[in-house]
Amino acid sequence: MAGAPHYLALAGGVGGARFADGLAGVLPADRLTVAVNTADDFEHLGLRISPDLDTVTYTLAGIENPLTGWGRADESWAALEALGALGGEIWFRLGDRDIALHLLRSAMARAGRPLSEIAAELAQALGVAHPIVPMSDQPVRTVVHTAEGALAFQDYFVRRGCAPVVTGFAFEGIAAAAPGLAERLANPGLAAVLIGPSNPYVSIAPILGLPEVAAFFARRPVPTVAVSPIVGGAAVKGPLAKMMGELGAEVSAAGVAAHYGASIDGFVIDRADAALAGRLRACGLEVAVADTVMKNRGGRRALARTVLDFAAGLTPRAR
Ligand code: FO1
Repeated sequence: MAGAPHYLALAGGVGGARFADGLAGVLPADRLTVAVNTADDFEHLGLRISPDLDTVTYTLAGIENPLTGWGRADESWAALEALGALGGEIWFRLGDRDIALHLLRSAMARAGRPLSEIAAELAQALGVAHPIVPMSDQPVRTVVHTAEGALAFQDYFVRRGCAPVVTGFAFEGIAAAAPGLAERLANPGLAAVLIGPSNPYVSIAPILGLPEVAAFFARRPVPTVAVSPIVGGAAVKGPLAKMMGELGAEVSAAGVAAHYGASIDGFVIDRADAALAGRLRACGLEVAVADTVMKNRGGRRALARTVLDFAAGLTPRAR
């Protein structure tokens, strides 16, 4: 019996986490699942680090660092200071409270616990009710191909500050969706898939590359809506605009829509880009114009409501 409609959000990075938080503010825990990119994950100082899982979990728990969007609020940096004094690597900034979570995840992973279980246990410990599932329980890694050679994602993103010119991406380990994600895709109560304003190349592409997700998108029984991560020709956060320029894509919401192609049925653009709506609709895309830059909790929830209302009126495009 199909109960109340369920929504699946695909998230990565800070924008995706904020959008997921808006959805969690307007949907009960049994009607929303957040599937999170794990291709940014890496091992660092012997710690298993899953940045996007942490960013989504902290944000839904309401304890994320409001300025950076990643890591925790009210953080202290004694461990990192001591690490630096000992000559350890401090380019990837780990706060004291954040380190506690990485220590626990690393211990659980070494004890053989699957990433899905670890993510659920840590989310529960932080009081998050909505299910947060990793895209996969197998390790997935983004390789960033640049003019200076291949770089691991965090090397490119943090250590090098996204400076190298990007020529392409590769994703290693994309083999199977995590059980919670596969189940959700097969669930008859699923009403829509909602893609947050995340970087389509590195935060969403790994998830769409999973066989179960690709198969779902091939038959697409329900509509998919994406929120543009580009506003007024610039990324709200992160290196997306620079990447698009380097890859020869049009650096605009239209360039993002072109990247998603027929994978999406609806596209939500910011008021700053309202002039693009006609051109996008001419390509067969349904378009909604909204305030997509989420400045606070109210903005996150308003965007979530707009996207849910928009999705309710859509039917999947013929493939
Ligand atoms: N991003 C940075 O730009 N600099 C950092 O020092 C940094 C540390 C960090 C620590 C924990 C964590 O969960 C995320 C962290 N991030 C940092 C963000 C991380 O690089 C993410 O991969 C990006 O947010 C893109 O998803």
